[in-house]
Amino acid sequence: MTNSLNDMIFSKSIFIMGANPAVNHPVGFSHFLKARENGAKMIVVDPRFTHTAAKADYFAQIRPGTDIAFMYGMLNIIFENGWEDKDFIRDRVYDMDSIKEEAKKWTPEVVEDVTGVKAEKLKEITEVYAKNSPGTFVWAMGLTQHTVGTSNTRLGPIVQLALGYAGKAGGGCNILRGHDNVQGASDMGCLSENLPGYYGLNETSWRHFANVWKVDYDWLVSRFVSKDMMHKSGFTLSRWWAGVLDGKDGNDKIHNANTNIKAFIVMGNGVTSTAQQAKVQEGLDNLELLVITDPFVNEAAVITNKQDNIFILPAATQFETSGTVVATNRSSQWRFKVSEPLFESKTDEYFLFELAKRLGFYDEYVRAMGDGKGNFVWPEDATIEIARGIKTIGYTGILPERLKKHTLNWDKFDHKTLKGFGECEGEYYGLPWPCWTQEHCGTPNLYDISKPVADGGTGFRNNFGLERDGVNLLAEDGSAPVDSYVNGGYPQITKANIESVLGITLTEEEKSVIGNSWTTDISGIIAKKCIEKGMVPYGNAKARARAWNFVDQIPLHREPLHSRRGDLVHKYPSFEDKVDHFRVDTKFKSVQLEKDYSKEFPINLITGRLVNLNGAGMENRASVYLSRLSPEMFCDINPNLAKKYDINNGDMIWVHSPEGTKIKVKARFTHSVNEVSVFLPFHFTGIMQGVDMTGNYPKGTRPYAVGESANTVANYGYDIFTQIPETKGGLCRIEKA
Ligand SMILES: Nc1nc2c(c(=O)[nH]1)N[C@H]1C(S)=C(S)[C@@H](COP(=O)(O)OP(=O)(O)OC[C@H]3O[C@@H](n4cnc5c(=O)[nH]c(N)nc54)[C@H](O)[C@@H]3O)O[C@H]1N2
Ligand SMILES: Nc1nc2c(c(=O)[nH]1)N[C@H]1C(S)=C(S)[C@@H](COP(=O)(O)OP(=O)(O)OC[C@H]3O[C@@H](n4cnc5c(=O)[nH]c(N)nc54)[C@H](O)[C@@H]3O)O[C@H]1N2
Ligand SMILES: [Mo]
Repeated sequence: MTNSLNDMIFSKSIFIMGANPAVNHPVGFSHFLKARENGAKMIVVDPRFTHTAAKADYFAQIRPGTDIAFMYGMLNIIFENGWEDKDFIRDRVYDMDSIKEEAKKWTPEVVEDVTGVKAEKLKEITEVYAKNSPGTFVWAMGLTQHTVGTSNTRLGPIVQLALGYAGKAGGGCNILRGHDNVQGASDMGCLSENLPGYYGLNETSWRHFANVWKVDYDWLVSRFVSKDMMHKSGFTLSRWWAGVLDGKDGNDKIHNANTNIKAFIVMGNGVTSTAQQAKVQEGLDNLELLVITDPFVNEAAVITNKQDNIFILPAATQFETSGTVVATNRSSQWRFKVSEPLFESKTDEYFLFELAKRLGFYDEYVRAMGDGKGNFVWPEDATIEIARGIKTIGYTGILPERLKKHTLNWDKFDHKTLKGFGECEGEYYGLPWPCWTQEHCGTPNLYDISKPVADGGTGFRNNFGLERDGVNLLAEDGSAPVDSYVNGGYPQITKANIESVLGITLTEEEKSVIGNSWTTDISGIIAKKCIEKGMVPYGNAKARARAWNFVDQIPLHREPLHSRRGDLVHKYPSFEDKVDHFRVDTKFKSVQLEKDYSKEFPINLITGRLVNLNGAGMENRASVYLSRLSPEMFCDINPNLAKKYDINNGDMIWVHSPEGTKIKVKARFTHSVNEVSVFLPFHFTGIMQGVDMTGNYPKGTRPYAVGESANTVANYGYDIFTQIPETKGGLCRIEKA
C-alpha cells in the first residue's frame, strides 16, 4: 500500500476493483465512507453486486478475469481526451508510450465485448475518475487470484501514473491486505523466493545475512545440498502437495534436489484454504510426517486419510505473546501480551527455538541477539536484529522503544496525516517503512516528492540501471523530493558513488566501516548521509510502465485458463507452460487450449469471503454465534439461472469442476450474482466430495459448522509470476442433487 486508509480522506475519487471492504475490512471501510461523505466519488468494479457496491456511486459488473481489458479501456479514453498528467509522465515514468499503443486497441466497444461492461458505463466511470483528482486505486484478491494476477497489479499503478495520482495525498494504490500482520510476514521472508526484506536469493544477499546473523557464510552454504539449491526459490503454499506427489499419476513434475517432500510443518496457515483440495488431500495422505502448530484443530489433520504420524501442537494465540506487527500501510505496531499462554499451549517462537535445538543449529539461530551467547530479551532483541539487517525497505529506525511509545500514545497522532504531536512530534504513526535511520519519521505516502526526505518524501527507486537502450531511467531534472541536494534523478547510493553523488568527503574511519551498497550497509552511514542531503538511499528514478524482466513487458489481457468466452481464448491466449515454476512444472496454454470448456461448464465460478468467517474458517466455525450466521456451506445463485436447472431456493445442488471434482452445497437465491455466475464462500471444510470426514476431529473439537470446501472445485490455474491460484477465475457446471 503506497498510502494509508487514513489518507483516503484526501481522495476526491475512490476506484475499487476486486475488493469488497464493506465485508472484508469493515473497520477500514469507515475511512471509505468518511471520504465519501467528504464528497469523494466511489466506483466499484466487481463481478458481483457486493455490499461495497451498494455504497458506491458507480458500479460496473465485470466478467471475471477481464480487468486488464477494463483498465486499458480506461487508459484509451484517458489518452483520447488528453486527461493524462503529461508532466508527471515526462518526469517520472519510463515508456508510457508502449502502454498508450496497447490502449489504442481497447476501444470502449472492444472492452464491452470482452468485459461485458457497456461502453457508456466505462466512459462514465473513466471520466468521473479522471476528473475527480486525486483518486486512489484500491484492490485486493479480486485482482490477484488470476493467472494474470501480477499483470493486474502492474496495470493498476500504471493507471495511477498516467493520471499523475501516484505519490500524492489522496492518491496512490491502497491495496488491502489480508491478515493483521500479512505485510509483516512477507517483509520477514515468509515467501519462498526471497530472504527477509525481499533480498533476492543470490550470493550477495546470503553474504549480507551471514553478516547480520553473525554466522559464517560457508556454514550457511553447508546447510544446503548445493549452491544451486541455495539460490533457488522454494515450493509455495499453493503447490506444496505437488512436491509430495512428485509427478506421479499425471501430476506436474517437480525439480527438487532429486527428492520429494516427506515431512510438512504447518505454522499458522489454513492448508484447507488453498485451491485443488482433492490434491491437497492426496498430498497429506502421502506424507510421512505432518506437524501442525495451531491454537485450533487445523483441519488439514481432519481431511486426510492418513492414520499415523500426525501431530497437532497447541500454539498460543497472539494475545499470549508480544512483538511487532506491520499493518497494510507499512506502519508497525507494538503488541503487548495480554495474558500468559493458557493451559499447555506454547508460543510460536518456543516451537521454532525447540526445532532449531533439535536440528542442531540453535546457537547460530540466536547468535545475533543479545550477547550472542544465548542471553537475549525476546522479542525486543529480534526487532533490533531486523532493524540492523533490513535496509531494502528501510527497517533501520523501527525499534522497540519507538514503537512502544507510539502504541501507548495513540491520542498523539493526527488521524488524517498520521503525524504525531506532543511527545510523538515529528514522527508518523507506526513509523511506516521506509524509516531510514534511528531518528527518521517514517514514510506515510510512498513516492511523494512534495516533502523533504527527512519528512517522509521519496521518489521512485532506481533498481534497473541508469538507462535502457539509450533512454534515461532516472527522474528528469527538477523532479526530486523537496530540498534535495540533487534536484533531479540520481542513482542508488553505493560506497563507490556516495562521495561524487552527494558531494561529500568521507573520513577514513567511515570508509573503513561503510558497506558496499545502501542495501548492505549495516553501518548506516549511507542512509545517514543521504538524509542529511535530502536524498533517498535507493536513488531517484522513473517508474517503469514497461518492465523488460517480465514475461509480458507491458501487462496484456489473457483469458483465464477456463473461460466462458471460448471464442476469445485464441485471440487472447494464456502463457506458454512454465517449467520449474517454484520447483514444479505449471500448465497454462496446454490446459487452456485442451478444449472449449464453456460448452460443458457454462457458469463462472466466483469464490470469496463472508463477514462472519475468516480464511480456512475453523477459528470462527468454532464459535457458536458466528456459525449461526452461516450454519452450512452454500452457493449464491441467481434465481433465473436456478430456474433453468429446476433448482429452488434451499435445494441441495452439485457443483462440478473441469478437473472432475464435485461438491454438494445448498442453493441460496440472490441477485448479487448475474445469470451466468455463481459464488462460493471458501471458509468451510470437513466434507470432501460428499464424504463426511468429521469423525476425524479429536473428541470435543468438531466445529459448529462444517461443509464442503469451495476449493475442491476451484479450477487449476496459477499466476505466471507469484503462483497464486486462479481462485477468482474458473468455470463450473451445476445440477440438482
Ligand atoms: N470477514 C473476513 N474478512 C477478511 C477475510 C476473511 O476471510 N473474512 N480474509 C482477509 C484476507 S486473508 C484477505 S486477503 C482479504 C481479502 O479481501 P477481498 O479481496 O475484498 O476478498 P474477496 O471476497 O475474496 O474478493 C473481493 C472481491 O473480488 C471479486 N472478484 C472476483 N473475481 C474478480 C475479477 O475477476 N475481477 C474483479 N474486479 N473482481 C473480482 C469478488 O466478487 C469479491 O467481491 O480479506 C481479509 N478480511
Ligand atoms: N477459493 C478461494 N480460496 C482462497 C481465497 C479466496 O479468495 N478464494 N483466499 C486466499 C487467501 S488471500 C488467504 S490469506 C487464504 C486464507 O489463509 P489461511 O492461512 O487459511 O487463513 P486462516 O484461516 O486465518 O488460517 C490461519 C491458521 O492459523 C491459526 N492461527 C491463528 N493465530 C495463530 C498463532 O498465533 N500461531 C499459530 N501457529 N497459528 C495461529 C488459525 O487457527 C488458522 O488455523 O485463503 C486463500 N484461499
Ligand atoms: Mo489473504
